[in-house]
Amino acid sequence: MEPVRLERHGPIAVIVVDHPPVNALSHPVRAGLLGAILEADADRGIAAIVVHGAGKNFIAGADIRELEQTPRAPLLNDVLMRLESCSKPVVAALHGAVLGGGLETALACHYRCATPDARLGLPEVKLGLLPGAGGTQRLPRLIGAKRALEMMVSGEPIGREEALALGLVDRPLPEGDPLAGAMEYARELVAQGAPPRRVREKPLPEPLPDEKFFAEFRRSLPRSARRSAAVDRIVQCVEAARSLAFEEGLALSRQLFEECRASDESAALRHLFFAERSASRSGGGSPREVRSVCVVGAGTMGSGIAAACAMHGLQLALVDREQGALESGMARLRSAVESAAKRGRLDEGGAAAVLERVTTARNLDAARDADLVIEAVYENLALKQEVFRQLDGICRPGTVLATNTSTLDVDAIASATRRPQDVLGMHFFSPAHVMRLLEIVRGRATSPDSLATALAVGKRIGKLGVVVGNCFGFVGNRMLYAYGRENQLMMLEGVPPERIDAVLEEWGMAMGPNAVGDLAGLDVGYRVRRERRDLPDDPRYFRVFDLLAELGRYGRKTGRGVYLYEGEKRERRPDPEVRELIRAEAARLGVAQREVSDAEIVERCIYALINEGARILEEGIASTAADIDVIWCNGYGFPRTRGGPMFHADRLGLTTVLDGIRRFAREQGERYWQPAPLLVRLAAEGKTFGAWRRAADAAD
Ligand code: T1G
Repeated sequence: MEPVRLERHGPIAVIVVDHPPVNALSHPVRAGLLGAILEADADRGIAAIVVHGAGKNFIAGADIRELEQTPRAPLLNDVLMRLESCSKPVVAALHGAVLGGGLETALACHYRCATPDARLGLPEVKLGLLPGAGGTQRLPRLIGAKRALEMMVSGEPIGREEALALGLVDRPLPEGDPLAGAMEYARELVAQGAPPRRVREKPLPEPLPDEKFFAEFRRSLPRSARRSAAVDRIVQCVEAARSLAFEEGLALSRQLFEECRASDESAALRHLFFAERSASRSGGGSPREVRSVCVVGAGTMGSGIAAACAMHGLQLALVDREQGALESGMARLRSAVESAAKRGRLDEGGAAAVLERVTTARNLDAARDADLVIEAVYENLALKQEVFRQLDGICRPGTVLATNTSTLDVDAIASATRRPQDVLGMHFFSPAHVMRLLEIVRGRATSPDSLATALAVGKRIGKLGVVVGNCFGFVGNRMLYAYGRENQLMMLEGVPPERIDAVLEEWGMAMGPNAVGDLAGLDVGYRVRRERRDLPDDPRYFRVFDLLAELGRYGRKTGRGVYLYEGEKRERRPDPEVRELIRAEAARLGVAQREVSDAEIVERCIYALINEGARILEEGIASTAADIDVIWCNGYGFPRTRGGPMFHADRLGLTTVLDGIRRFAREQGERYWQPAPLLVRLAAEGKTFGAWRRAADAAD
C-alpha cells in the first residue's frame, strides 16, 4: 500500500500519510508527500489542501533508522518548503503524536487544527539532534524565541490547550478523527478567501531576543543541557533566526543538524531509542490478563511497588503480617500517590481514585484472587520460600508469582512451589514507584507466558522491563560488583573516594560509586556480602565499605558513610577521618600506595564493567548487548550519551578494551583481569558486541 495517498473531496484535497506504525517520514513517505503536494497544488479544481495522518498519530517525525545514513532526496526540508509555497490554503489535521519532523510538517502548513489528544513537540534533542527541517526557524517565528527554545531544549511535547494559547494551533477539534473537522475548517477558509499563511514570512515576534537574552538562557540551563552539543547548536539556530533571513537560518540549521547527526552523542542516543523498545518485547509467549495485584511485604520496596501498580489502574492488595509495618507501608504509599497527584502525573480522579483501588491485609489469603503476586519481604531465602510455599496453596492456577529479590536464587524460591513455570523475578529499583528499570528474571522453568505477563505489567506501570537470566546479581548488580571492586581497590591504593567519584561524574556517571554506596546504605551491601559464599578470597575485596559498615557509618541515613552529610541540605563532604581509616587499613593489608591517573580511574571501573558484561552475554544471562546498555543507562546512571557500557566498548573498539584489560592484568595481577572469552574472540574477529547473537538466537 502506498505510504501517501491523495484523495479529492470536491474542492478539498486530502493528503493522507499512512505509514504504520507511526507515520515516520521515511524516504518513500517524503517522496509520496512531495508528489501529492505537486499534484494537489497544480489541480485547478482544488481550492484547499488538508494534510492528515492515518492511525493514532499525525506524524511521529523522521524515520530514526534512516538517520544512520546521509539523508536521500527529497529531503524533508525541501518537501516542506514546497508545501509551504502552495498557492492555496494548506490545513494540518493534528491528532496523537505531532513530533519532530511531524511538527515541522505542521509548521509548514498554513493553518493548524487539533483534537484534544494531540501532543506537539520537538524531541530531537533527546536523540542528540536538533529539529533539522525548519523547526528552529519557524517555531520561534510563530510562538517567540523563548518558548520555542524551551520546547526544543527540553524536547518535551505540549498539549492541545497550550498549543492553542501559544498560537501553534488555530482551531480546536472535537475528540476522534480530526479529518472531518479539518475539512470543514478548510471549506470555511476557502469561503472566507483566506490566503496561504507562510510562517517563514513572519518576523520574529517582539520583544526581539538580544545577546543578553541568549546569554541568560544558556546560563539558565541545567548542567546536562549546558554540556550537550545539540543544545548549544539549537541556541545557535535561534540566534540565527534572530539575525539572518529565513533561508540563511535554514541553511545554517541544516549544517548544524548534520554535525549532530554525525556525532557519537547522537549515535548513542539513537541506539538507546531502539534498544529500550526491543528490550521490552519478550521472546514469544502471550501475556495473561492482569487486573489485580497482591504485594506481599509493606517495606520500602513493597510499598513503592504497590504505589506504582495502583497508580496505573491495577487493583492492589498490600499484605504484611505486622500491623505496624502495614501502617507505615500505607503511609509511604499514600505520600507517593499524593506527590504524583501534585505533579499532575495521575489521570482524572487523582489520588482518591488510586487509593480506592488499594486494600490491606495481615495474611496471604488476600492473594487468593490476584492475577499477579509480587513478594517483597525481607531478603532471606528461607522466609521467601515459606511465603511462596503458602502462596502456591492459596493462589489460582496461572497466577504469576514474582519475587522482588535482588540477590537470591529465583530457582531456589520457585522450588518451594509446585508451579515453577509461573515463578519469576521482578527486580525493581529503589524508589520502586520512580525508577523505570525492571529486571524480569527468568527461572529455569519459567514459562514464556509468565515472562510475557510480567513484561506487559511492567510496561503498564511505566517500567522498562528487561528479561534477564538467573545468577547472582542478575545483570545490573553483578556488573556493579566488578565496577565497585575497582573503586574499593583504588581507594586502598590511596586514591581519595571523592576523587574517584568526581572523575567518574565528570566522565558522565550520574553519581560516583561512593556517593551511590552512601545513598543505598553501606550496611545493605555489607549484609549481602556476609551471606555470599562465592566471594573472592581476597581481604581487600570491598574492604573499605565493609570497614565503614562495621563502624556504623552506613551513609546518608546515619549522617556519615564514605562522606559526611551535614547542614540543612545534607550535602556530601569528604571526611578526613575516612582517609585515615583507609590509609591504616591499606597499611594493615600491605597495599602499596601509588599514583593513579584520571584515565586509569575511568578505565579500571568501565573496563571491569564491560568485561563482566561480556561474560554475562556469553552465559546467556542477557540476551543482547543492547539489553545490558538499557539496564545500565536506566538503573545505574550510565551516561545515555555514551549509549551504555557495551555500546561504548564498541565505539572504543574491542581491541582497545582488550589491550587495556591485558595491561591491568600485567600491572594488577590476573585475578580480576582475565579477559572474557567472548571479548577476546570478537576483538580478534574485528566484530562488535552489538552485532553478536548467541548461536541459538542467530539460528532462529
Ligand atoms: N522512527 C522510526 N521508528 C519509530 C519512530 C521513529 N521516529 N517512532 C517510533 N518508532 C517505532 C518504534 O521503534 C516502535 O517500533 C514502534 O514505532 C512503536 O513505537 C527531521 C530529524 C510516537 C510517541 O523522537 O516518541 O524528526 O518496536 O513503542 O509507545 O527534525 O514512538 O514496534 O518495532 O514508542 O505508541 C523525532 C519518537 C525523530 C518520536 C509512539 N521523533 N517516537 O509511542 O509506540 S527525529 C521522535 C516516539 C526528527 C526532524 C528530526 C513514540 C511515539 P517496534 P513506540 P508508542
